[in-house]
Amino acid sequence: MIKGESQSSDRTEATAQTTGVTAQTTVLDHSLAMTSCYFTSRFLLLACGLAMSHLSPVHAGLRVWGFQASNLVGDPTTPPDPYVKVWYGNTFGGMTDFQKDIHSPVWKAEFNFPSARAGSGILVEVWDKDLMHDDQLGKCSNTAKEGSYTVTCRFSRGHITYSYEMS
Ligand SMILES: [Ca+2]
Repeated sequence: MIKGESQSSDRTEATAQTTGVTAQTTVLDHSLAMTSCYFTSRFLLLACGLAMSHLSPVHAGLRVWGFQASNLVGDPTTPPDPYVKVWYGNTFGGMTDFQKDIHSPVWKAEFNFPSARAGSGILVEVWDKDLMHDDQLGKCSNTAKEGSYTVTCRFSRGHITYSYEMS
């Protein structure tokens, strides 16, 4: 299976080179490549499409992990039972489990947004789980850039730190 895919990929590349779409073509040249592909036969159009998808930069989206909070305060009498909700732009990534009676929790959860592109906000909300209505302990939004970063959000009481990687 893997061998077959590899051979197919090699053939595609060879075909693409004969039609002038070389491996050096960059993202900026895609419109040019597309124009030349447009005038080729159906088979070559397919080959051009495959070649261009191979030429696109490797994109793995957004990964958010490493949540740890300190000095969170919820109800006045007991420590909070904190959990985290995560969004990227309008996409809800999910939430962590909640941890009982703790001011400074650490969560092992990881959130992935495979199709995410840089430039939207990573929204993190910290909540205190209660029997009736959960209370929000803090929230913050940071615009995601390409690369790996560790972010600290300071709330009115306490703060949270997390890491993200955007590629
Ligand atoms: Ca609680």
